[in-house]
Amino acid sequence: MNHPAEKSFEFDHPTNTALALRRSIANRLVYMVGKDVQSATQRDWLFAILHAARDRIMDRWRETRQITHAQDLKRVYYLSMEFLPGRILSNALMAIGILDETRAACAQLGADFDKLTDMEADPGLGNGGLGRLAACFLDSLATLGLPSMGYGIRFDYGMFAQRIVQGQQVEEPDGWLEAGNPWEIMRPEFSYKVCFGGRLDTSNGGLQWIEAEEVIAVAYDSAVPGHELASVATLRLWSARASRAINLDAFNRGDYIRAMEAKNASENVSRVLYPDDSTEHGRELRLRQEYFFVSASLQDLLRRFLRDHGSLEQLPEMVAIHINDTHPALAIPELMRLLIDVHRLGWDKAWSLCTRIFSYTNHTLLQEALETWPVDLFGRVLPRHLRIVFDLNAHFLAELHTRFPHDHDLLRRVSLIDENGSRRIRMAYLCVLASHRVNGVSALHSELMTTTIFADLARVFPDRFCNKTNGITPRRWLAQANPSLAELIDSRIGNGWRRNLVELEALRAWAADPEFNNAFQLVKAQNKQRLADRIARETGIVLDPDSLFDVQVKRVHEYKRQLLNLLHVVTRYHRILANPSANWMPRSVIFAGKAASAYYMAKKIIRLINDVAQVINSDPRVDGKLKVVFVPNYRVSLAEVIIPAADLSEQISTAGTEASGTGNMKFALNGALTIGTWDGANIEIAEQVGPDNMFIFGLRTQEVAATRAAGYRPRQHYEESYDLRLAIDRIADGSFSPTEPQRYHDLVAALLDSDHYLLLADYGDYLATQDRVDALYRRPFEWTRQAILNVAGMGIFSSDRTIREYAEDIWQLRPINR
Ligand code: 26V
Repeated sequence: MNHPAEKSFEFDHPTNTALALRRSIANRLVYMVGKDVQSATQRDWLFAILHAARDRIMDRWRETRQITHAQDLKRVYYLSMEFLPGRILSNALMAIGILDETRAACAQLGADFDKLTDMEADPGLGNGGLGRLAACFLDSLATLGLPSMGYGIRFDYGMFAQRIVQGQQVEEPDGWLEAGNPWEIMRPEFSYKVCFGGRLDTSNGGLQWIEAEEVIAVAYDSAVPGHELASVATLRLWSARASRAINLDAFNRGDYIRAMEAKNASENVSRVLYPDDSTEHGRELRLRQEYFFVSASLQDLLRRFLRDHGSLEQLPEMVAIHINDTHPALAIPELMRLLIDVHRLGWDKAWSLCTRIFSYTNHTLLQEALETWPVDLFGRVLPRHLRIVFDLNAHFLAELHTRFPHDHDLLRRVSLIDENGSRRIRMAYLCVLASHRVNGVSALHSELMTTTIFADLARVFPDRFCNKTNGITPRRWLAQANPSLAELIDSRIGNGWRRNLVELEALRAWAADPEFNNAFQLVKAQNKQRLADRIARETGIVLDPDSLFDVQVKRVHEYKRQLLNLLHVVTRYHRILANPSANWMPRSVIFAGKAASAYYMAKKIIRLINDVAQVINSDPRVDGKLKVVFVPNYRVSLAEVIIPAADLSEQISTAGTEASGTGNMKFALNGALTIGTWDGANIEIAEQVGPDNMFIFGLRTQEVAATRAAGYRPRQHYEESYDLRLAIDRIADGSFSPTEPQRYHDLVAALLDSDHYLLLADYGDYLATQDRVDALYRRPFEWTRQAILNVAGMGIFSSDRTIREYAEDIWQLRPINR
C-alpha cells in the first residue's frame, strides 16, 4: 500500500451469479445509459450488457498489467496497421465463462440476447487476412499469458461497406464509431506529438528537424480477454487530434472557420483505412498514417520502459517490437531518431539496439503489393527519416563491399534505394536489414521468400530467415462460430481443445462411428439452414440446404482466381442444359468478398458473378440443380455464419501466390473438405489431414514457373477444350449480359491473350476434380468421415501454436506467472 487513500478506496468486484449479472445489466442501463426498462431501446440494452461484460474483465486486465510490471517481464509490441477483431461481446462472455448466464439474465429482463448481439458493430479496421491474423494473435497472446500490446490506428472509418447494386459493387463509408464504442477507454494522459514536414537544419554543425507540422496522437485502449481470462492483453489504437498550436493559431488570427478547416485537415490522418491491399501506395496520406502510429507507439513504449528501467542499454532484454508487413517499417528510422536525437545515443549504439529489438513478417510475394516510397515524397514528409535511411544504406553498403568486394551488382540489387527509374525506398529491404528475424507465413512462402524477393538478402543474412506458419484462434472460429459442433466435440473428447487444439486428434477414432458421423451431418445441416435463411433474407435467393454448399469467400483478387471457380459454374450450367435428365448432384455456389475500389478487374469479376447468378438462378431448365449467390459485404461477422455452413472450401490460388491463407484453416476446422491448389498453407493442411482427404489439383509452383518460361499460350487450352471454349464464348457473346453484350470483352481478352494467373492451364484438372467432389458427396457417410478427419488434423493450425513459436524463437518471451 503506498497511496494515502488506498485504505478507504474500496469497490465491489462484480460476480457472476445469475442475480448479480441481472443486477449489473439493470444498473448499467439505469446509471450508464440513462434509461429504464420502459424506455430502453435495443441499442440501450446492448450497451448495458456490453458494460456489464466489460466490468467483469477489468480486474483481470489490471492484474495482468500489475504482474507484468511486478515480475519485470519482457513485452512484445505488435505493430500493425490493421486489426480485424470481429464483434467482441460473445467472445468476451465466452472468455469470462458467462455466455449462458448472460443469455438467461437477458431473457429474465425481457431482452432478446441473439438479436442484440447481432446489432453490435463489427470493427472493420483491416482489409483481410493480415488484419484478421493480428486479431487471432492478440487472442492467443492473452490466452497464453504473454506480456504484450497491439498498437494500431483508430480509424474513424474502417473497411467500406459493400452493397451490390445491379450486380455491381458500391462502396459506402463504415462509420463504426458513430453510435459510440463502449469497449474503448480513452487515455488522454497518453498523448504524443507527431511531426511531419518541415526541414533539416544543419547550420551549427548538428542536425535539427525544425518547423514541422504537429499532430497529437491520443490513445484509446480496449481489452483483449484470453480464454477463461488467463490474462487480458491490450489493443492500443491512436486517434489524431489537432495540436494546441493549430487551435491557438485559429484563435489568434480570428478566422475561426479557416482554422477549423486546418484542424480537420490535421485530424484526417486517422480518418479512414486504405481499402486496397495490393496497389494503393505512393499516397502521401498513407505515408503519414504509417508514421503517425509508429511514432506514437514508440514514444509510448520508450516512456514505459524509461519509467521502469534506468538505462536504454537493457531495451532489447525487455522489449520486442514486431513489424506486421512493411506498413510499420518507419518504426526503424523512428527508433533511430528517438535514440539519437532525443536520447543522445551514438549511431552505432542505437543501431545495435535496433537490430536486437525488431522482427518482421512478410505477408506477400506479389511485386505490386511490396511497398516502396518515392524518395522525394518521403523526404518532403519525413526529412529526418530520409537522412537516417540514407545513412543506414551507406553503412550497410560499405560493410557489404568489404564482405563481397568482387560482386558489384550485389550492392545495386540490395540497396535500400531502388535506382531504376524514379528513386524509391524499398521498405521490405529496410525491414530485413533491421530485424534479427524475418519470417514468412507458411513453409512454401518462407522458402519462396528466400529464393525470390529476398534471394540476395538471404545470402547476406543467412541466419535471419525463418518460417512461422499462420494459425487461427479456435475460440472464435470453432467455439463461438459453431456452438453446435463445439458441443458435439465436447461430448466425445471433452473441452480441452479450446486451449490445446491438438486434442482434436482424438476425433480420428470417431470418424467412422455411425452415431457420431450422423450427428456431425446433423450439425452441418443446421448450420446450412442458418446460412440459407440469412441469404434468403439478404438477397432473396433461396438455397436448398440439401445441395452441396460450395464456398469461396475472401478478397477478390485475380491471383485468388474467383474467375476459375466461375468458369466451372458456367461449364456446369452448360452441361446441365445439354443433359438435363442426368442425375446431377445439386450445388449452391456461394461467393463473398470485397474488391479494392480502384481494382478494375476485381470489380468486373464481381459483376460477372452476379450476372451469371442472375441468368442461372432464373433459368427454369436448371430446376434447382445449380444456384449461384454473391453475398454482399463480407466481414468477420458474416464469415462466422458462412464458414460453419460450408461443405466445400475453395482455396484455388495459382501455386506460389497465396502466402498462407487462413480461411483454408477456418473451413477445415468447421468440417468442410478443401478443393485447393498446392499453395500456401494448403500444403501443410494436406500433410496433416492426408492428401486422400482433400481435393488437390493444378500446377505446382515449379510447374507454374516452367509453364510461363516456356511461353505460355492460354489460347491453346481454349482451342483444345470444348467445355472451356463454350464457357468463354458465352461470357464473351453477352449471354450473361444481354443488355450490354460487350461487357466482358476486356476480361475475356485478358484471359485469352495473357492469363497471368494460369486459369486456363488449371481449368481441365479443376473440372475433373469437381467431378470427384460430386461423386464423394453422393456418399454422405464417407464424405463426413473425411470431413471429421479434417477437423481432427487441424491441431497445429491453432494461433496458440504459432504464437508459442514466435515467443520462443523470435521474441524470447516468458508468460506471466499467476
Ligand atoms: C498491402 C497493402 C499495400 C499498400 C496499401 C495498403 C495495403 C494493405 C494491406 C496489404 C497487405 C497485403 C498482404 C496480405 O494481406 N497478405 C495476406 O496475409 C495473410 C496473413 O498472413 C495470408 O494468410 C494471406 O495469404 C496473404 O495474402
